[in-house]
Amino acid sequence: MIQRFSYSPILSTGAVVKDLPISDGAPLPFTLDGQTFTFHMDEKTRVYGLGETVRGINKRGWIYESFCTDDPNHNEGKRALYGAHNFILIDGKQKFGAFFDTPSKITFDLGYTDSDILTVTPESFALEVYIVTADSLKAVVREFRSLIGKSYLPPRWAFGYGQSRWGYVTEQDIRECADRYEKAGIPIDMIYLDIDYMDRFKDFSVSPERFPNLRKLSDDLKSRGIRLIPIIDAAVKVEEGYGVYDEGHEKGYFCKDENGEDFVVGVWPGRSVLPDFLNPEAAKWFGEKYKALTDLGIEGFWNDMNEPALFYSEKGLLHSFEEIKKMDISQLNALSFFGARDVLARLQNNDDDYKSFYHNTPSGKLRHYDVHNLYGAYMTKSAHDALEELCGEGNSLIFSRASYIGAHRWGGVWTGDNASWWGHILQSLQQMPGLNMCGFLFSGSDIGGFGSNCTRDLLLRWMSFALFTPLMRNHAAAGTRSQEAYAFGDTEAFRHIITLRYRLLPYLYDSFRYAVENDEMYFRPLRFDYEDDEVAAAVEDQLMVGDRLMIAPIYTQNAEARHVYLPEKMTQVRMHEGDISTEELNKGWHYVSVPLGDVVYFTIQDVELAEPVRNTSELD
Ligand code: MIG
Repeated sequence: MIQRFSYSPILSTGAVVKDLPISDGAPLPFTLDGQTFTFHMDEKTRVYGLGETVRGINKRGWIYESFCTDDPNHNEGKRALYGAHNFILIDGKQKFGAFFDTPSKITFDLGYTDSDILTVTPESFALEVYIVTADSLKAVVREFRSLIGKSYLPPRWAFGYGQSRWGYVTEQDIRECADRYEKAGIPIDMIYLDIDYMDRFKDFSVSPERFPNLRKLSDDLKSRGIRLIPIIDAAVKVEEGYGVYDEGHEKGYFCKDENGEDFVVGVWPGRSVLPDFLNPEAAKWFGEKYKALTDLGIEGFWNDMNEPALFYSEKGLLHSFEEIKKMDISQLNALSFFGARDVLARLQNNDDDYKSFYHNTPSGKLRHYDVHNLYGAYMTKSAHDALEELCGEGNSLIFSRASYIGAHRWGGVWTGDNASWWGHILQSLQQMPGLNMCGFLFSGSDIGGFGSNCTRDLLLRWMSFALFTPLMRNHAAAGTRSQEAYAFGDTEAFRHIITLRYRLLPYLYDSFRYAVENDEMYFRPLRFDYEDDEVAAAVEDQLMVGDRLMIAPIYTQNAEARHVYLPEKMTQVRMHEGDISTEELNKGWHYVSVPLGDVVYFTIQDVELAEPVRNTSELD
């Protein structure tokens, strides 16, 4: 059952697809005091949900803030990452889900300030609250998902393996990547293009010097079964004579300042403006621009910087320079020195900037800050709607960095700028079920880590987990050490792991489709499948994948084995140097040896493996 409570919403966020009547007089499971919703938890209550956030699968104990943020330092102290996924699932004496549908900032204190008290406080009281009840955790999620609509289903080739790197700057770099994968006999379906393929970071342009013939490059690679997946950034370079800018400017499709002038920000292309994705006409117009690339044979994209990330605004920069001018260097002391440093540091993703520009929405002119969390979602919708037309229904791939619930119908998400740290393998595993609850099924992390330098053992362990994630992409930041599957000398171990991904792909893809069609989760905490098992409830580093499989990856440096909990009798499947062996194990704890390069997973019923292939074009 779903009940709807409405508190002066300023627009429809688009998250919900069911038209429910407002529940007059129904009791809220929260007490409402001012703008704060409060729920008392007993000792055993667990709290799931919140999508892409830090820390455990059970989120109790920390405080989270939904405010889409470009922050590349994902550590446990953070309250917000790139997504705003305002669904929590309370698992106590009462079991229910609560979705706080609001386009701006909202804080979830899940037993942080007071360990027994859960509070939810939207910054502005423009919201609708949906309370979802059902008789099991899985059923609550199913019911919630029926409220927000079917998840995005990408084409099957998008489930292949992809290689990315911010730092492939020429066509030659891309060809070399494809050749080295082929030479090593490692399957691959996609190579990604980061911002360097563009002409001076202009969306929908291609550098004539570095990628003189993208059509030919795309065709050559596609004949080998490899697709090129370029990036598109949210902001558009201000440059007269650049069609995208000229048209958008003339038609009034960019976000405006309080005086109705285009609001100018600084990001990769320098002076830039922000397409107004909350204006359906502007969104449609931007989406049509993808044609410049689909005309060259491109069928997939990743959308970046759409929180939106702002390095600075012109307004903020002017203000900072004035502050700095006022400073007397001879008078600097430690405190004023740090103050001076922060004058510039504060420019990035500054709330004052988010409060200084406006959208032209179907509900009228709205300040960006008040609808901030919708920006990335509506960029995804813009691309999705256009690509369905340009490439045909279900034939294209789109995923985004920023998101809000609702965008799960239009595309996937990747989890942004993680690092080559062991802790981020576990972080990524723990993000998956939360994302799935909120409808985001097509997701994955940057394998090997984005920032920092990767090592061979880290990459092997990361891949051994990520071969189960729908989006399987190795990606790294500019300036970091190479981390392709061929970058560490010996390629055999990588070949075996990635080959296993393809051998499992029919099961993984079918499980994914099933989850889409039935509003199920593809990844589930053990708790969700074994509600009567108190031991399973506390397992935070294993996941159910589809109906028949469980994973328990290694995520610590130097570990050669780990404890695995089996909530029922299962078959342990081991891949060792490409060979598969099995062993029956009883319910309970096991200490399982997993030497580097082996992959071990567990099945409840037989999961058939396909024959090895070079890429998805060779699968039946
Ligand atoms: O400010 O395009 O998360 O995947 O490689 C950094 C360069 C911009 C952030 C994305 C990352 C991408 C990078 N981008």
